[in-house]
Amino acid sequence: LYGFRDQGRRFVLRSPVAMPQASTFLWNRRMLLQLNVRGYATAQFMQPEPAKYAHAPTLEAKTFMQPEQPYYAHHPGRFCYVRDEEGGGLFSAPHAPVNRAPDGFAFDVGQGDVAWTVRCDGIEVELGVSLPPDDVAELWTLRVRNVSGRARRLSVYPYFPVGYMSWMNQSGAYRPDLGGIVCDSVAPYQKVADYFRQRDFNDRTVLLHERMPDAWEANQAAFEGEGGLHAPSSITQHEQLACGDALYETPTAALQYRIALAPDAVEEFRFLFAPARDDAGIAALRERYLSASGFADAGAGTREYLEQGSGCIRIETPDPWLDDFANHWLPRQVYYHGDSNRLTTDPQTRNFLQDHMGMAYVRPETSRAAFLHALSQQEASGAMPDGILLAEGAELKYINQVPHTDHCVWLPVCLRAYLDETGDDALLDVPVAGADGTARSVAERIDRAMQWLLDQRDARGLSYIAQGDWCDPMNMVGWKGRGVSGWLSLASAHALQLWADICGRVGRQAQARLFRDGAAEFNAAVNAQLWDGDWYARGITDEDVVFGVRADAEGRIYLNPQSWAMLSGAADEARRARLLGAVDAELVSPWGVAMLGPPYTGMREDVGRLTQKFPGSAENGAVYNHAAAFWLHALYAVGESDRAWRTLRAMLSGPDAHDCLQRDQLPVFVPNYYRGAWRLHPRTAGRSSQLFNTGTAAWLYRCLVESLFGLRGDGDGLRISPQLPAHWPRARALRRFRGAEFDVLIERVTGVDRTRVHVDDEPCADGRIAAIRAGHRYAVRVELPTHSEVA
Ligand code: CEZ
Repeated sequence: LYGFRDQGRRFVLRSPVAMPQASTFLWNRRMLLQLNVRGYATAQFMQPEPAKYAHAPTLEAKTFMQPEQPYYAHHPGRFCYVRDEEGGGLFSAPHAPVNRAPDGFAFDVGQGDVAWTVRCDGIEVELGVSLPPDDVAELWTLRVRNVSGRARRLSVYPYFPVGYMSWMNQSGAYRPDLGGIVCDSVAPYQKVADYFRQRDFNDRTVLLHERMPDAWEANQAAFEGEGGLHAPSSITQHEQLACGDALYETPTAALQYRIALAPDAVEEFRFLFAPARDDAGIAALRERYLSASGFADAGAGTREYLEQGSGCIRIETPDPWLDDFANHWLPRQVYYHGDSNRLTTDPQTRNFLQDHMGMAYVRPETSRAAFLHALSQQEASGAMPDGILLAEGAELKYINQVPHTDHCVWLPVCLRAYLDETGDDALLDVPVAGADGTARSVAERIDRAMQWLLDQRDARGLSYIAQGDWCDPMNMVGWKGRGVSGWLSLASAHALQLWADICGRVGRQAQARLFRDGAAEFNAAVNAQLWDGDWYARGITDEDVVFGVRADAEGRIYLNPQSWAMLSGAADEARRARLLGAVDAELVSPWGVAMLGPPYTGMREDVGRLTQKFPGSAENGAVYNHAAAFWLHALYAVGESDRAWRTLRAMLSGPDAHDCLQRDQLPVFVPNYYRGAWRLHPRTAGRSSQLFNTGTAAWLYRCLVESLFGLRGDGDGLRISPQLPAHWPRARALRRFRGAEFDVLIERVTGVDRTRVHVDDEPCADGRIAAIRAGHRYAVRVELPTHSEVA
């Protein structure tokens, strides 16, 4: 039914119905294309805000990317109808809109391209797409092959719906001079100022062909007729499309080719689908891409682009499915986040910093620039803004207009990963002019961010939450100005400690002491106010109600405070044992560890809109992978390697069928959540959000490299301390680090009582390889105690 191929570089799903929401995505720095197994597509490009060129059939709201987007018959997609001119039989590739059960089907997902192969009635259709490395355009190849053993006459109809473009002005027509259908529109607006902002928008959508069609249709209603999308009248009732246009009518882009195919004959077509501004731009796109060599050059460019994001480790473990994911797909997702910034002009500050934490393992110079850029927007008070503006004229939108209090925390947390990976302590001395224009070094800026966290405490010594911390929709715990966050207090403690350690290492002893003391105060305050007997509470509301405690029927336990109490050291050994047991009992599900439990089933006005989300979705008790990744990181920090392994593996679907089908998730990206509420709603538990924007990717990659394989940078060296799950007898990793290569073989050996490391055949007593030599290939052998000896 499915599996990796091409040494893990591609994944194939052989049914259009077994995992009907399964999806993947392609991107370049200017655009994004999400594709679903059945042919539905969501494309966005930057001008400079995210915009669409294929729309829903009705007026669409502008919003950030949502989980579990519904698909419906008229959802934008890329399709090709095929009609037998003799028998009249009809099907469509990939699957929608006709939805006919195919004789053969493959959704073949690559890193830089996606292809479908669909066989019906002895005709095989291959539909493939890739993006050029730096233009906004989709490059589509269509191949139609006669595998029926007899001569055939067919009509094939590439159909790329354009949808409802604008209530002010929209139209569509075939343009023989440009070679395709050109749909025109004016992006609607009312304010004069918007005219000047939108004047140069790419308000056209074009479907260009290489080969002249026999007929076309640019009018959506005329294309569908009475038959609708499943059996468009223009196809079933007429020999030829009517070559119509759309005049303030919903436009579309449908072409018709009438072909005769001898047995085994193949016909090949190329198309380009893109937004455009004017005729000259359209002609340039055609000139540049619309040929075999144009497509080939774009493909080579894209491969080169993706090469730069291949990550810093190759692994070989007893779990080949994990290997393929970790070697090819996870670094790709990390790279996507770090290089496209999720296609927004104002990423949330915490997302921006964590995405670039991940980028430290992929292309660290990009992370470095990102950290400096983020700090250049630090406020005079030391606070970090809710979002980081990336483009001239960009504004804080959506959630970034709601005050959150956690952004400073991510500076040392993410910087620590970057410094470990690169050894670039010089970054700390770089001067950065902040929002008020004053120049201060990176280190001084982080001092001020840490001081801001210390200042934002109430009389109990806990962090104010305002309208949210890491958890966006926890907006009513502290909106009146009193409520505090247990998680943020613990996260602040951890951040202060990390920063104190870095300060200590670079000779800033006074700061190190100050921040270490601050961390201890946070930990003490949390232990005094928020320990509930078996776990830590989530916070205290404006009305002084402690929540996330045993006494709560819903939202009794939250994962984040437990994770960060282990990271910050607030939890001593006894408390750690209790909270580990509590998380196992209350939050560990067959689909991974849930973010809170039990999910809320109704509004709690002193917690906020999080409690109004559907039980088990998103922050209301899903297996929210970003939170699960913090838990993972914390488990490794305290050496809980088997619990960690179970947490890690649950983020990745498969390989068994029950798991894949229930999750509906391909192992080509980690989604932001899997549905929770496995007791309340077992039917939907495990279902993927299909949302590939998530801080999980960066954390998962970090945990894999630094903890599971234990290959973490440390000053001028590399520290080696793998935490393999007990049932793995051996594993291997090829790690790229500071210009050197480390071929690491890890084995469990009988009679060994603790981790032993050999480097180039010499014992390495402290497990740390110092003074790395760039260009050298190190042979590292790690011996671990066997399972029984661990036990
Ligand atoms: O967005 C993410 C944020 O991008 O939610 C995380 C947060 O840490 C990330 O920065 C946890 O709250 O506003 C909403 O309700 C949204 O649902 C967001 O919370 C959420 C996702 O877009 C949806 O899963």
